[in-house]
Amino acid sequence: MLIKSIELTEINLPLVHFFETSFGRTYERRIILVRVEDADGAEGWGEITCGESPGYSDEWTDSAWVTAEKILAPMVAGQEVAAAADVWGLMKWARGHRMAKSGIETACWDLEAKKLGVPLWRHLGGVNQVIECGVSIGIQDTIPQLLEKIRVELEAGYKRIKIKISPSWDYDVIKAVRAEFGDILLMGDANSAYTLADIDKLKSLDEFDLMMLEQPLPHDDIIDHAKLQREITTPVCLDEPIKSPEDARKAIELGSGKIINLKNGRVGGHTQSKMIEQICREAKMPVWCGGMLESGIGRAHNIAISTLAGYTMPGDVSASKRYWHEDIISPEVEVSPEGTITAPEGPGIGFEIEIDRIKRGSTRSTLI
Ligand code: OSB
Ligand code: MG
Repeated sequence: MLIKSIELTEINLPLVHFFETSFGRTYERRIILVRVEDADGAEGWGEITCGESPGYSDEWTDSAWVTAEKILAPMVAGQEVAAAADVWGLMKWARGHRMAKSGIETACWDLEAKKLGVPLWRHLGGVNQVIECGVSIGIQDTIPQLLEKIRVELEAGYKRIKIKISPSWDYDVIKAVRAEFGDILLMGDANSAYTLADIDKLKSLDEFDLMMLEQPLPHDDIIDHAKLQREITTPVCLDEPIKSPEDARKAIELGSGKIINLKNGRVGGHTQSKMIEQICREAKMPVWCGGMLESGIGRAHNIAISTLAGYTMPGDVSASKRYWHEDIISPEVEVSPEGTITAPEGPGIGFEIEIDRIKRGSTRSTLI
């Protein structure tokens, strides 16, 4: 496969509802889309999933743009690759910047699956065409507002509810959710808002029987998480610090947590996700697919990778309409009343790209 060119396009997409985490609020996404084209004119699409500011990761829209344009895309454009799985290796020399790499790498996987005429999820080695979905609900202004949001999602059929927590939005909030909804599958995601000094507070959350507590401690830590996991009964789920297969192996060895939230962007694309999925599956460590408020393109890639055998828990992959008035793919991602998504049968990501909508929302583009 000769990767002839790589086109980057930034689009602005306003969220249906703001999304608040312990590091801030997002009202509107600035998303970089990647279109790769081969010598026959076939195309593949990917998405760079970083945020608009370096709050979750050190990558953000403007840094990813310049890195993809000046460094990464030139490493791939014009190259002949035997397989999409080899694209990671072309960019390996550059350290970090995994979300930018993932946008390019996943686009090449879509291209390859389209050329083979097979659905991406099968091409990745997926086995479960029907995946289970959860939702991630941001910090709200009031507890009644949160309860209302949870009610809507449960009625829509979602299998588990994740709420964002922080030191000013934790114990009383979770208590109110349990009081209202009983023993639903519930978890909290702190996005690194605590330190080991907060251990008593974190221990107190054990009484709520949460499915897991995601990333309570600093974003780059796997040592203190191991100490914490020994002190609490709630399973710790790691998100931010697991950027590579090696990170996953070390976290498993240290006992830093019992579950991994695996995000394509954070780890650098499908090939890296597949490696981590295998390591975790062999170690009997459950993984699930996280989200980064993706447009339909990143969402479609998340659906495909979620079909692998090791993704044994409901992910944060949910319906387009929870995020967008109008998604940039057709059909939009829909969730069944049973809270599942069925990976599509069409070739590649299996959704049509709405190019006119992308052009309408585009603020810049460049061809490498
Ligand atoms: O920590 O999982 C996270 C969104 C942006 C950045 C980090 C996270 C999230 C989410 C939202 O939890 C998941 C989604 O609905 O896409
Ligand atoms: Mg998280």
